[in-house]
Amino acid sequence: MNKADIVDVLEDIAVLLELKGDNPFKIRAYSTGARVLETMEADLGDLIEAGQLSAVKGIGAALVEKIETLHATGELAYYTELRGSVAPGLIEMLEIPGLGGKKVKKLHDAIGVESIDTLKAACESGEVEALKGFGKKSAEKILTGIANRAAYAKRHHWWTARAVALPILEGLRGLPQTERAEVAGSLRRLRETVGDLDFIVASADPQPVMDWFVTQPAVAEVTAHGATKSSVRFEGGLQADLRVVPAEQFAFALHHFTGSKDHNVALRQRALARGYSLSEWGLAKKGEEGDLGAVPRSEATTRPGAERPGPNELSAIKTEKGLFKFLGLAEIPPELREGRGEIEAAETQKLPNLVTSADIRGVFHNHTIASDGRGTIEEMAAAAGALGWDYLGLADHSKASYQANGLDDARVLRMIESIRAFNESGASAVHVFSGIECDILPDGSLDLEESTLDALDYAVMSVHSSFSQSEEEMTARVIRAIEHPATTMLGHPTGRILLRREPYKIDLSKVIDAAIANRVIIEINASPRRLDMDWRLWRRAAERGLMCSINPDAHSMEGLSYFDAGVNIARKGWLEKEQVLNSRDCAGVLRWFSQRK
Ligand code: DGT
Ligand code: CA
Ligand code: CA
Ligand code: ZN
Repeated sequence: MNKADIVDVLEDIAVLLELKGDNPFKIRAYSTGARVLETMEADLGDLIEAGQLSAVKGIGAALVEKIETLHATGELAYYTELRGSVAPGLIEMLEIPGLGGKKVKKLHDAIGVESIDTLKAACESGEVEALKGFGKKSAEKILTGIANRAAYAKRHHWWTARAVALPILEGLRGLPQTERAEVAGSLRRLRETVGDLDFIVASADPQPVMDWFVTQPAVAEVTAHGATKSSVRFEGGLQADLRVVPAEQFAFALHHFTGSKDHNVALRQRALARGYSLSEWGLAKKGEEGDLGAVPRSEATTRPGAERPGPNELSAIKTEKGLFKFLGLAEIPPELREGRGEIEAAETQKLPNLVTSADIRGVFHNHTIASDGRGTIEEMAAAAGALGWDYLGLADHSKASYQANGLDDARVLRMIESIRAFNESGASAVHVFSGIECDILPDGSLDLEESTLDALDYAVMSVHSSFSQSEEEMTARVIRAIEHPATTMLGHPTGRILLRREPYKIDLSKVIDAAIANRVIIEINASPRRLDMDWRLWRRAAERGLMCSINPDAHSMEGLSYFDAGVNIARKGWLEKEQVLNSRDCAGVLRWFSQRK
């Protein structure tokens, strides 16, 4: 078992012990151990081999053996028994935001709550708010949490969904019966979360394709197994549909199941206005056979009809591009198919020239071991070099984020020195910019001295506390930070965690206005769990002059690769290369920074 998974187990143990009301010192030993392990620089395998794990400060004797067992075998009897000794309903309750082990225990002991359903009833009957330490607000918060949990449970992060989809897609493409295969739906449209996967295969021999699909090892349940359509549920809960169509229908099926529904409706209207009905099966001349859906292709080609498109005209449509062209449109990239003006733009040749991953020359907003990251300056720069970048911006937390080991002024100044020395050593072709992710304090003031901020190349300002301020307070707080001359970028502007935590209340249109007026960049936080600021807001904001930076918020070398998820969101937001700071070269970036100062 790798380190990150062991950290999760230790954290789980701490929560379970809390739930059982175990000794607080014991509980702390596990949570401390998890934190120490998580931020430890040395390689865990090396340490264990050298028998040095017990020498690490913060990892107590009781933990050493358990970590070693987990590392060697991936299992731990103690953990399995502990989990088994707690009612599953209680473990489920831990998934509700704001409910930890202690609170769940209290709810269980005081009013006998044993499952999410009984908890919901107890909140509604007023039992929970009457409990000491809970109150009306927390009862309401729990109810919201339960409602969100039900909605969230149905969707998955795009990043996770892609990881499930890719091997299946590869497998489908590798089958001898497959002519073409794609994954359509929200995954192809690069939505931030995905409800289910939609595979489309072109084949004249569907049965073996179906049989292969439903027998994959990752499939946990087969919910339908038909002649041309099957549905499965993978481990982890993600569901998938597979449709097999004849090759001549492929472009139409792919387009239809890519969606979105709004886009399809608009495109169908356009087809109708031109005298055709468009469906997943094909195009048919309106008012004749084949109009409502299935195009009897053979008939369509033999029947006479003055206005009917000639056989060559329709059968020549083999790609989505051909379909769009037939309707007088430029090819619309899937990520723009959201029914937000893409058809009008495609008609007038005004589709954007979307930014691509290859345009990215470096990234800002990344953490190192100085705060809560896992890599050193050297390691992070080497990883950036491996991605082909010219530069890397390091922006560790500031001191108000104490849980992330944020830097105080003195440590920031030392970090600047280390980065300067690193750049001057000539050891790396990647230039490192010294930045900070500075906390915006509840009143909108900044967490570091002016002189410290001035010594940095750039500063990302972020909210990490007092999330429950009113919309007015939060908006004023963030705008005050934007107006500060040391501010280069605003980090994750709504604080949302997809499928887990709602955005805090904030008037983003005012924030965007302030950012434009003050030449402050807003980031697309590319962490697949954030993707904040939301794609829906970018097109208009960028047209009005807002500059974007695609920031992976990496906490490790691997985390840098999240920039791709951010590029997706930039593309969904209609952004072009010029609107993204980190498509500029080093000199271009420096020019922006200096103009802002
Ligand atoms: P998801 O799965 O909730 O993340 O979102 P999608 O967009 O993948 O939706 P899904 O899987 O229900 O359907 C895939 C596509 O099929 C959808 O984007 C558009 C098309 N589609 C499905 N149902 C309808 C419908 O009732 N009308 C139209 N026009 N298109 C539909
Ligand atoms: Ca879908
Ligand atoms: Ca579907
Ligand atoms: Zn942050």
